[in-house]
Parts: sequence; C-alpha cells; structure tokens
Amino acid sequence: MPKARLTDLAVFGGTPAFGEPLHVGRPNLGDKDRFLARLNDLWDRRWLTNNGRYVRELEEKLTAFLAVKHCIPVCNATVAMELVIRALGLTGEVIVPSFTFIATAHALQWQEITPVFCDVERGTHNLSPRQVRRMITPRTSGIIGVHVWGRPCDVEALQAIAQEHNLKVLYDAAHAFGCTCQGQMIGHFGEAEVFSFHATKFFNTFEGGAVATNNDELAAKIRLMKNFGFQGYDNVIYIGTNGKMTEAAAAMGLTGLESLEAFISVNRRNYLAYRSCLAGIPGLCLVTYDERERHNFQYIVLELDDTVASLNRDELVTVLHAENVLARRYFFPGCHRMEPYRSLFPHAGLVLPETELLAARVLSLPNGTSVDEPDIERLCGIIRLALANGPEIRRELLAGKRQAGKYAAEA
Ligand code: T4K
Repeated sequence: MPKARLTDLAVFGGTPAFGEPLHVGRPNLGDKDRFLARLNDLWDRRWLTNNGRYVRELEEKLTAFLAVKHCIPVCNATVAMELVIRALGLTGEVIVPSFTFIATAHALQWQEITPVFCDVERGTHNLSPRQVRRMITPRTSGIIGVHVWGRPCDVEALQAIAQEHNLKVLYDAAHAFGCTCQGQMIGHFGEAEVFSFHATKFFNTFEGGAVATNNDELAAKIRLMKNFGFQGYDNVIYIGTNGKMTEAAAAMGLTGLESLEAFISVNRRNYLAYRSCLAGIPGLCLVTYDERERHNFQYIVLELDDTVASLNRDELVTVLHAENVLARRYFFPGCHRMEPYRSLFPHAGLVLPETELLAARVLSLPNGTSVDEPDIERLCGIIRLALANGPEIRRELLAGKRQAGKYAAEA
C-alpha cells in the first residue's frame, strides 16, 4: 500500500515501507551457473592468480570493448591509481576535485604527493577547468579528473591546460565503465583512465579495477609494477607492488560482461521511472545524462535545494532511512573535510564553494538489478509525501532529537 498520510511515515511511527533494507550499491550479478562453471574450472586447473587464463581473457575482452590499446586488470581502482601516479612520475602537487570518493586523494597522499583540492562546476559535478587554472603552482605536476557519476569531465579543456603548463592528466573513471565522451569510450582520455570494478559498481569483479591507456610505454610499466617489477623468473627490473587481479575475480568479470547490456537496460529503465515519479517537485532535481552519449545509468543522484524545498537533504535522508531506504550522501562532506586533509588544509573549504554546496545537497538512491519499478514508485511516493509536509516532519524530527537527548541525559 502506498503511504498517503503523514502518520503512515515511519518517522511518525508507521511501519517502514520496506521490510528489508534497500541499499545503494547492491551488486549486479550475472549468470550464476556460468560463474560457478568458471570457478569449477579454475579449481580443477589449480590456477588461482598471477596472470592466469581468466585474467588474460578478461584483459582481451575489456581491451576490445573499449577499443583501447591496453586495459590492464588490477586488484582495485585505488591501487590502479597509485600505480599510474607513480608510473607517470607525478610529484609535488596534483590538482584533484574534493567532490569525489576519498580514494582519489589518498592515492596521492599515500605517495607523499599533495592533493590540491579544486572546485567543481555545479551543473556537472566535475572539475571546473577555470578553477584548475587558478590552482596551478610551480610544484604542480598533474591533474586528476574524476568522471563523477560516469558523466565525463571537460576533457578538451583539461587537456589544453595540461599542454599549456606541461602537466600530465589522468582520469579516475571509477564510475564510468561503459560510458562515452563525445562518442568515444571513456578509457581513451588523458595519459590513462582508471576503472573500479568494486562490488558496488555497475560492473564488478568483487574487488577489482583496470588501467586503460593508449600509451605503450606506460602500459609496460604498469604491467611490471603490478607484479613487483618481475620480468620472468628471479628477475626484478623495476619497483613494484602487488596489484594483481585473482582468477576468481576475473571469472566474475567475464560472467558480468556477458550481462552488461542487460544491466544497462535495467539501470536505464529504473532511471526513467525515477525521473517520471519525481518530476515537478519544487527544489528537487535528478541528475541528468546527456542523451547523445552512452551511459551505464548506475547513479540516481538527487540535488535538494533547501532554499526551495521544505526539507533539507539530511532531513530527507533521515525520513528515508526510517523507511529502510538506505540513501547515501556521496560525497559528503568532501575529501577536504576528512582526515588527514582536514588537519593539513583547514581552510581548503574557502576556495571550494560549489563543492560545499553540493556536499550538503546531494543524495544517491538505489539502482541496479535488485530494484524494480514498484520499489521506485513506493520510494518516490515517500519523497513526495515528505516534501509536501516538510514543516510537520521537521517538527517531529526535532522533537525526536529532543527526546533522544532527554533519554541520553537520564541514562
Ligand atoms: N574513485 C571513485 C570516484 C570511487 O567512487 C571509488 C570507489 C574509487 C575511486 C575507489 O575504487 P576501489 O578501490 O573501491 O575499486 C563504496 C565502495 O566501497 C567504493 O568502491 C565506492 N567508490 C564508493 C562510492 O562506495 P562505501 O564505504 O560507501 O561502501 P559500503 O560498504 O558502505 O557499501 C555501499 C552499499 O553497498 C552498502 O550499503 C551495501 C551495499 N553492498 C556493498 C557490498 C560491498 C552490497 O549490497 N553488497 C556488497 O558486496 O564505499
């Protein structure tokens, strides 16, 4: 039954709309039997990792899918970024958005390179080329653009800035597998692009990632570096780490690739259902995807402008969580407000007004193959009901907080 009255809402004591939590980031799974057959096979062959048959097959398929020269599977996107940053010889300062997952900044700081947080554009949520120019210093060696929600950065403008200042550009394409930019698959831009195949991503290998590049020399370095620098038995010719993908992960990837188009079509169907169910709510807007490009439609991202809407983002998230809809505040509060960056750069927020605004307004809703249209209708009905009754809900939430405070004081 759709919720119609205020008292139906769980924050007012009603029964939660969903018996089981509805997560953001539930994995998309391919054909179980195909996956288990691959597991049986690798088990029988006793080949579990170290560039085995499935990793090589996955590499071939990814390279063909993206039509790039190299797409090298690795254990996760964070290590992939660390490898590329090191292989490119980045030093000093690298310009990155703060409106990203913390891994983008950590991949630099881990190697004692300073992430210089740059503001994003409100419309695209991506690095603002105009602001990038302002952050360049004599110590800058590179720029990391993040294709947030799979929507491409302004790759032309970033490339032009890089050329002008002799900087290297690489992209964190963690969200952007299967997406295009000006008709070209993401994977072709900058010196290299890094994908995440984490369980929560549109396409997953449990944990995993890949480095895509058209640069042969860079690819050769990455291949060495992800396997401790080994060239053949007993011969280490370069510094390295362990960035290898396992055979079980590659088996998952090969299985997922077979269902890729099905994942996209479910995501797109869901996205369109959200779009029609949420149309016309004052102060609420759903992030859009450019119709001329290919997208994976994985991210259902809302921006709630509380100067217009009757509730702010955090109040709406509280209402949804009470209903067992575990909406997420990606990327709150912004990397610059997390450690160690908060202590290192306590005033970074002063030059990040758009980042701060977005971090306060944005929320992500569930998508993928574990969500269907009736779920979406029910979920959007709650959002509509909540935003139509903002003042009453705000009062109730405040009263609840006061109660919680009172009990805590008594305890
Ligand atoms: N760059 C960007 C822009 C990124 O977004 C990410 C990762 C990276 C780089 C780094 O990529 P990797 O090194 O991870 O390959 C999650 C993911 O762990 C992370 O990969 C992702 N971005 C980030 C946006 O989201 P958390 O800490 O929010 O994850 P967690 O554990 O809260 O999981 C999210 C939800 O997914 C849960 O509510 C439950 C559901 N879930 C999760 C897993 C793992 C499942 O239903 N099943 C599962 O197996 O970071």
